Amino acid sequence: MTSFEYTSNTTMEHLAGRLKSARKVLVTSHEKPDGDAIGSCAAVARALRELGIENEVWVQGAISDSLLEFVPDLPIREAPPDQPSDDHDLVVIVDTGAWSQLQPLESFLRDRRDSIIGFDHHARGDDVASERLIRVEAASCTELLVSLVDALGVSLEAGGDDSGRCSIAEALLLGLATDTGWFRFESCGADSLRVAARLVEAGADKSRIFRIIEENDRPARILMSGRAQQSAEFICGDRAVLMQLAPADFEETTARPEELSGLVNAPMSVRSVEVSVLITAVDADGVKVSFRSKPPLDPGSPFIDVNQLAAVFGGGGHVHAAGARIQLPLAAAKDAVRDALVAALQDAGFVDSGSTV
Ligand SMILES: [Mn+2]
Repeated sequence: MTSFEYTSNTTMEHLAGRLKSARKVLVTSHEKPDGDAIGSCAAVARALRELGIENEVWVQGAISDSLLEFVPDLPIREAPPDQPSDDHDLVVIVDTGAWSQLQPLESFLRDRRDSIIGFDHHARGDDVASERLIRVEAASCTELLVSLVDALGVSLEAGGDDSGRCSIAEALLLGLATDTGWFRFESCGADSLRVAARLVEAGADKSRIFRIIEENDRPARILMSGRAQQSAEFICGDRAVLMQLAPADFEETTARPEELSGLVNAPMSVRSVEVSVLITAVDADGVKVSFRSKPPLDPGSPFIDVNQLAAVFGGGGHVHAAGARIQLPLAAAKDAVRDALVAALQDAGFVDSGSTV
């Protein structure tokens, strides 16, 4: 068996030609669609509509209300329990090419490899689409779809209206802005910024995208943020900070666990802090722990690998963002995490070994 390589096996012009000659197109993306998945689906669907080609967007897993604000018009369908009808002659998969992210539609897609095309910017994927364009240098899938819209001969300015429905340019900027953490991540270089400039020139309103995506919290979140910060315990010469949220905090603020993402990042604004930890009580005898660390200040400077730190507790993630679950009550879990933090800071040379908290 030859090993499969997840790389481009065709050109943008060829894929544009396949789209133009399609009769009815199904557009889909990964489960739990994010801004890039929805932006990519919306851009392809809007470009097809401009060309008068019938299409349907299928998504898998809930879409956030804020993302839905950009696409109030899209006939979004969710699988399961429904499956697409048999009358599509082309399927477009955007922002993924991995079976693990396409499970609700897997049996439908398995039967149709030859009529599936893919556009992606991830380094790994499977043999889902017979023809695919993969550009790992692209900071978002929408960044590479700008070339598809060009190849289709559709204007980036098309597709929007006064009801809030986003234009093609805005859908593309939505994906680029969210996948790059608002142009901060390393993935976002000069090419991505040039694409962003083109999208803004084509009328994409970055302030509107920012407000809808990033300024969309309920009051409960800011109350929980305050409680977490109030609990902050700075240790090891302020190199690390531990925060906690107890069951009472949830009861008193009505916050839900899913609206707390990112709270762990707040103490990163403190100059001395290398690693921030938020311990959230899930129930009486279990907690969820989120770890964040800063990249080294200079190449060669020490840093904390929180993937390793989380692994101490059976968790994992990335070098600078990781998580774990610990089956201990809050206070005991906090003691265990504090000990592991001190050891990690000593190993990295941030504090003298033998020094205490
Ligand atoms: Mn993406």
